[in-house]
Amino acid sequence: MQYINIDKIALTEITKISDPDGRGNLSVIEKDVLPFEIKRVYYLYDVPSDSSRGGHAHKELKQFLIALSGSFDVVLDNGKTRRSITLNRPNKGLLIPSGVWRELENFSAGAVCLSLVSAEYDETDYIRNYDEFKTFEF
Ligand code: T46
Repeated sequence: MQYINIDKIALTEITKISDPDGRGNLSVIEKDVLPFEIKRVYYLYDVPSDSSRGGHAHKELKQFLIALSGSFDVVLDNGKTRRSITLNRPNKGLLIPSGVWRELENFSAGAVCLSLVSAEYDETDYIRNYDEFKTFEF
């Protein structure tokens, strides 16, 4: 297995436009900011604090996660090492490449996880078994 270097996965700043008249902030992701064309958007919400989402890897799909509201942790695992990154700002996102096992946990009340992804939904792109993930040739 070729291990993805998860130490290089870091939060990315999203352009934030603060209103000069105190009307709050606006963030924007324009064409070519992400290293893929956005083919699908979905979001997770009302996730109980003791529940987790994810628990799989993708063979090809890349995605960009944003905590639009509240916070949650993203545990990244390359089959050898694990690390956890907290998302808690709507102007920061996490780009997850293919070949990385992810688990989303510790959702705060009201947390909303927006996911911008590189492909349409395709269950055959998922590896939902950790042992299979560990032996998959990415
Ligand atoms: C990921 C994490 C962060 C669809 O029908 N269409 C969709 O676009 C998606 C994403 C899911 N589904 C169906 C498939 C399952 O029957 O919705 C159900 C729940 O999906 P899943 O168990 O994969 O949900 P999560 O939150 O564990 O994972 C999702 C994404 O699937 C995954 O790519 O990285 O969010």
